[in-house]
Amino acid sequence: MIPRVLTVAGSDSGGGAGVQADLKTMLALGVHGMSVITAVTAQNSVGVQGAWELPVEAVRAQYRSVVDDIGVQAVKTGMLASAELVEAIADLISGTDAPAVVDPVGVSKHGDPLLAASALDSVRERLLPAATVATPNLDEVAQLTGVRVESEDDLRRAAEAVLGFGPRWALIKGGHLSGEAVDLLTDGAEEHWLRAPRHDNRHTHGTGCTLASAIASGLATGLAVPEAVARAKEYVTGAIAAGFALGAGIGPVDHGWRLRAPR
Ligand code: PXL
Repeated sequence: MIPRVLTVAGSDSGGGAGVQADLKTMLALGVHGMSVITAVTAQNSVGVQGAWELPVEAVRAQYRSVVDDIGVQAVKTGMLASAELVEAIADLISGTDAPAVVDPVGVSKHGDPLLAASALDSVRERLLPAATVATPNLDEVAQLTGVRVESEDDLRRAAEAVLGFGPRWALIKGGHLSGEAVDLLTDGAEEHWLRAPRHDNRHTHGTGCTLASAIASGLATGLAVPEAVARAKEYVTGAIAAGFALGAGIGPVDHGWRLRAPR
């Protein structure tokens, strides 16, 4: 049967990030994508114009509908908006026998808040311990652990601090550093340094969502974490290289880059 992957995340009306990015990634990588929507954003290439979270009951009901009938081989979480939703999702994924990729989304590409400040403790104490892989960027590392990464040498300290909250693996995304795009994946014993050329392209909306969903897709097909992450990094690097202009601001990565001839 086709591997089934569930995203628990917010809707991006512009189609570049959030649930829309997740489902496109899953299609491109050959798995069946499903969604539990936590919040709806009114959003485009210039920013987030509004955000509305769903009631916890509506989120829990979507999750149970999918998991209890269809089943999942991996779960990915993204924008969770509030402490109440973070805690509900942490409980749900803890009770599901499938790997969980937790993207601890804090703010959008434009700096608009997608998580309440009051939810940070719940992310640290409830959500991260339930993660198979946590995928913070450097801003999220600083927000969650207080560790400020200014060079590649700081990535190891960042990973240790994130692992301190209990995920099996931490993937620290160093993409905001200058030079090569370098990420560190570690479980505290093994270290995998992932390097990719930096593409000179401002159209990078949806990068984090896409990477986390690609990892979940790999895990659902039975890949081990290091292999799933390495392949996901290749996919997102190609998607960034092919990112395109849309609207007046930052355009999306191209989820379909492998499906068409180079432009
Ligand atoms: O990339 C983080 C993210 C997650 N979820 C939603 C988003 C964004 C960024 O814009 O819009 C819904």
